[in-house]
Order: sequence, then C-alpha cells, then structure tokens
Amino acid sequence: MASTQQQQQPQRPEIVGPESPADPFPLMLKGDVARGFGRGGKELGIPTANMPEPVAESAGSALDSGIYYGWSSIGDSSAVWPMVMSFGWNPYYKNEKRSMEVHILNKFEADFYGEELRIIITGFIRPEKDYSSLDALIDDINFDIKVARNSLGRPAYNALSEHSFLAPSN
Ligand code: ADP
Ligand code: RBF
Ligand code: MG
Repeated sequence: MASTQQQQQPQRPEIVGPESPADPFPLMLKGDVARGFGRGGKELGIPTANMPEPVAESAGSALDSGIYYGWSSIGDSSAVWPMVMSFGWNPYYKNEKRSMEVHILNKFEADFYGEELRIIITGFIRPEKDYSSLDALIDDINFDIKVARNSLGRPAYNALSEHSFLAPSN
C-alpha cells in the first residue's frame, strides 16, 4: 500500500491509569441488554451490548463521557471477559441521548439481547472523539482494545475479574 494511504498510529499510551483502580473505580453496574440503533457495529466486527437507558442515565452522575475498560459477564454464565465501553453521545453519529455500549472481548455464537449484562468499570481510557471517517473510528477502537488488555493485566485489576458481582444472580 502506498505510504500516503497508511493510517497514522494513534500517539497515546498503551496502558492507562494508576497501579490500582482509584475513585470512582471500580464501578459496578448491571442491566438487561437493550437494542441499540443497529448501526452495524456487528458488521464492523465491533458489536456493542447496550445498557438500558435508566442505567446509563444513573451512571451520568459518577462518570464523564468517554471510553472505559473493565470486566463483564452475561446471563447465566459465570465466564468473565474483558470489555471496552463507550459512554456518551457518539459525536461521530451525533446521538441525542447518552448511551452506554459495551464491546465484550470474546467471540459469541449467538446474540444475547435481554440477558443480564454485569460490568465492573475499572478505568478511563480517553474522551469521545469525532472522526472524519468510519475507518478512523475503528482504528481507535482497536487501539482501545489493546489498551484495555494491557491495563487489565496488572494484579489489582486482574483480581477484580473474580469479584462476586460478576457471578450470575441465581
Ligand atoms: P445494537 O445496535 O442493537 O446494539 P450491535 O450491532 O451493536 O446492535 O450488536 C449488539 C449485539 O450483538 C449485542 O446486544 C449482543 O446481543 C450481540 N453481541 C455478540 N457478540 C458481542 C460482543 N462480543 N460484545 C457485545 N455484544 C455482542
Ligand atoms: N463513537 C464516537 O462517536 N466517538 C468515539 O470516540 C467512540 N469511541 C468508541 C470506543 C469504543 C471502545 C466503542 C466500543 C465504541 C465507541 N464509539 C465511539 C461508539 C461507536 O460509534 C458505536 O459503537 C457505533 O454504533 C459503532 O458502529
Ligand atoms: Mg450496540
């Protein structure tokens, strides 16, 4: 590919936050997976499970808009996965309501709309941005995923993957 067409690597750290989660983290939330705008996150390889609106609204007092990382689990399963989360108005799409969308770092065989989504938010990655192209947004999300994996690998973060909040309720 011609060098003029290559994407610029985002110049930002590959690991973020202090050695242990600091206020307001860890922040624990749960809700039944809601339908989003169906904008093809799935087709882009980045499906996002949307938290119900009231849960997103209630988080607004504790969290600024932006991109976060943490742990997640779904429904009756006790499996725990890393996640990246977008909380905000999605400037690229100019939404009118603040949404909370969780991309779980695992490949699932089927959708899980309506199932309970449990998350532990452990840290902040970056503010939301507007983009000149969808490709630029996807590049940044892929970099967020790398940051999340690195950041969760530290002992104090890794320990939270075993927190009882992530276990199925009954
Ligand atoms: P919507 O606009 O309805 O949120 P998406 O294209 O974002 O549509 O797809 C989200 C749905 O995809 C989730 O609600 C969930 O059922 C399913 N899904 C499958 N794999 C994942 C994953 N790894 N992370 C999040 N959601 C996933
Ligand atoms: N949308 C934006 O408009 N700006 C962003 O900076 C942004 N960052 C995101 C980061 C992550 C990790 C995820 C999962 C989503 C992000 N989104 C962002 C939301 C994205 O626009 C939304 O998931 C789309 O619906 C994907 O098609
Ligand atoms: Mg979604």
